[in-house]
Amino acid sequence: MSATELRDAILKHLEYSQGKDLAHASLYDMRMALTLAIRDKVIEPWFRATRATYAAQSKRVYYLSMEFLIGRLLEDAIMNVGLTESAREAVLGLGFDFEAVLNDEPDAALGNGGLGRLAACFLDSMSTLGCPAYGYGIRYEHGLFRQSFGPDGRQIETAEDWLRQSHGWEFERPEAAFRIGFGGTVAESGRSAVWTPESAVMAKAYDTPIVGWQGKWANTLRLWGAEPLRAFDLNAFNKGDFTGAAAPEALARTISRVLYPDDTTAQGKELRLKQEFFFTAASLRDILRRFASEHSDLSALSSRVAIQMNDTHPAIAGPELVRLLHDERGMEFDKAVETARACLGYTNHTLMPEALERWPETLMAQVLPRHMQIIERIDAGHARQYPSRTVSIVENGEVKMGELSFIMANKVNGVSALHTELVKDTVFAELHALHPDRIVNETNGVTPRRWVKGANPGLAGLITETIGEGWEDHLERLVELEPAIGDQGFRDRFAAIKAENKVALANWIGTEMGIPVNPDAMFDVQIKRFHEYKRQHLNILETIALWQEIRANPDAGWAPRVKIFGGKAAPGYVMAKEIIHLINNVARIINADKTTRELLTVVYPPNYNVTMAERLIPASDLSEQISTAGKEASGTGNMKFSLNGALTIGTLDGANVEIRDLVGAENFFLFGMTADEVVECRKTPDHAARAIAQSKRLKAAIEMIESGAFSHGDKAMYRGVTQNLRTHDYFTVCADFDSYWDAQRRVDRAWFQRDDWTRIAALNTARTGWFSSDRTIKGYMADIWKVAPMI
Ligand code: F58
Repeated sequence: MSATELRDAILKHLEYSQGKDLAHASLYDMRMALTLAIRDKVIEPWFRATRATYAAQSKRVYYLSMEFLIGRLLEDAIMNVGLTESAREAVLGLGFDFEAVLNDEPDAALGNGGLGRLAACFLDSMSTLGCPAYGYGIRYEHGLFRQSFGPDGRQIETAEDWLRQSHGWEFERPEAAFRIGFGGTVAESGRSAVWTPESAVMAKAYDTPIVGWQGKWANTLRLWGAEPLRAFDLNAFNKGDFTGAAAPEALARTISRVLYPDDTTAQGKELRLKQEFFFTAASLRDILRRFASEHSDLSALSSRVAIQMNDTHPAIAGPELVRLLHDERGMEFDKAVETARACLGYTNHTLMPEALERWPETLMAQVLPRHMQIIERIDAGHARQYPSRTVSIVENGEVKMGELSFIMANKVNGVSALHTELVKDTVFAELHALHPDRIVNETNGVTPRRWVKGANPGLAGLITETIGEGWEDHLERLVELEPAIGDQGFRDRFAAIKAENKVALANWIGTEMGIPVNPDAMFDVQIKRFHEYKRQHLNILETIALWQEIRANPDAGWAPRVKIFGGKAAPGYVMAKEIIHLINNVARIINADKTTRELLTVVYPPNYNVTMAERLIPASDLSEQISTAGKEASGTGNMKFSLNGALTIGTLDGANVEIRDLVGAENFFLFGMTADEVVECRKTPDHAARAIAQSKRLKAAIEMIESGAFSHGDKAMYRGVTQNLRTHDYFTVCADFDSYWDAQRRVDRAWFQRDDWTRIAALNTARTGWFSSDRTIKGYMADIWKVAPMI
């Protein structure tokens, strides 16, 4: 499609879809018209893929995920259909700034962090590989909250509203709607049971086509919105009860209102369970409907259907599928369990006990009475089959969704090599012993289309110039860059691209935050959700210690640094919010110090999201991956940084281990205890106090916080953080501090060997092509789904 043709298509949509002529078109109109023109280009591969899948009666993958953190879609789609240049020219020709049009699109933030972003990268890779697949999730009216900082530096959350403007990518499917019930009673009827729900909502489908690289294939992301069975109560309305008339609608819509509502209250918890059942049940019905349109023999289900449960959030898929097969379709119970298991896979993303879902048995029985019975029967069946077992799904009045998922899946996977071994040795040790072939590893990956080509066009250009075209969907080819890294010319180009990205980021920070940053300084970046195990407080403690040393010894040859933080804390996570508050106030004090101004700046732009990551990562020199070993399942940001030529300072945790293996130990700033050592360390009750006593820098940094230096003299302001460090310190910040400090000084020294730094940065890019999510998806297809690619 030429620029002129695209221009005409845009004008047509401006007129007939937006109802505007060019003279009166707003930025929004132009963005929508461009979106619709590009969407038209996606329809053809979308139909073709759907028809090919039906014609071949292929097995399909169904990726069930509570979260899809897709970010913006327009730029990515334009790139995938190969129209970037035409679009730029067309939009420019119509008198609009292309970047401004792209920037007008809101981020679809239907996820919290890594888990949701992984699902989005997987959609991209499944389409790129021609893996027939559907993503199934919830069409949240409000995605992840918007973050701002109050004048005092505290996190403030406000509702996000990406759907305030119409969502140009989706197609509403009123015909694809299912009634989803909750509560009620169960009546025995012969060998099965009849569940009569007490209440119900409609799940209505909204489809977004997801086009792969070069537009060869497109899959569907089907998101469910909740609606009332009947629109509203006309009788109540006619009697003047306007609020009461709208009540059923409001109640129903609550289910798809917000992403992960606060579950610290009983109502919140119940809503979350309803959300999980809502989207899982609707998806399963849709899957069985599609299967029935092609086949009649349900015992062949697993040869046509692979359902992946992204974490335990869709774990109710096990019992629900059993119910649909047994209660509703008459399949014998044990066979229904076998059939369901043959279809289901389960991905585990965390070992942290508090993050492994458990539901009170009473709540489960109240919201899903029939499912509770089925869960007990599955549990009993497993116990009969493995009489020696001590684990069970229902224990101490709770339903353990991890155990349920494990028992109902034919494959269970971890998300990095280390994590998978820990899954085997810790959370699922006993189940692993009973089912030794069930756990497999599929190390995470990221899509190079969005995270290299889209986010870092300069680097992408250099790669293409050096190794030719075609690396975008064969990222392992990046190793071909290695010989070029020996050339001074290549290294200069590589360094120049990084420098350009840094200038762009520095300008953005200047405009957005009013903080001047020196683009020649090292950009040292930690962006991710705020959590104690991710240890943003280790980073800020080191920052305080560094500031102190620079002040005491300004001419010691410090590497100038800009410390950049980004990330949100869960609204109810008090400690994480205190760390955010502390970072903002440390930034306020340090940035005001004229004596250290040139050497140290701390910036923390609010509302970190996918779009901000796309801006920060290509401009980063140092990637902070400093979690307590054994706690970060994989990480995916770590991969994005390496691919974009940042060096990593990190622990032996998650996929850091594999990154280090690939880039070479000499090119990675390793510090801290191993996972085993952390476990050992915790056995010494005063490990934190000892570490503080031994480290004058750490001691001084903590004391400085306690002195009120960052809280207008208020000594108690950050007691939550400091007292925790002094006493409990479960995440071993203190025990790792000195090692981290030393690693940071190695970073300083390396920074001054600028050409060598660039060499290592380029090696990071060249050696991390393995982290393409295409490789990950090929692994799932071969090991778990047993699905062949269609292109
Ligand atoms: C993340 N989990 C892991 N959970 O922490 C990270 O190591 C891994 O790389 C990533 O999954 C992908 O495998 C994660 O992001 C969540 O966001 C939870 C979702 C449900 C609510 C609580 C947070």
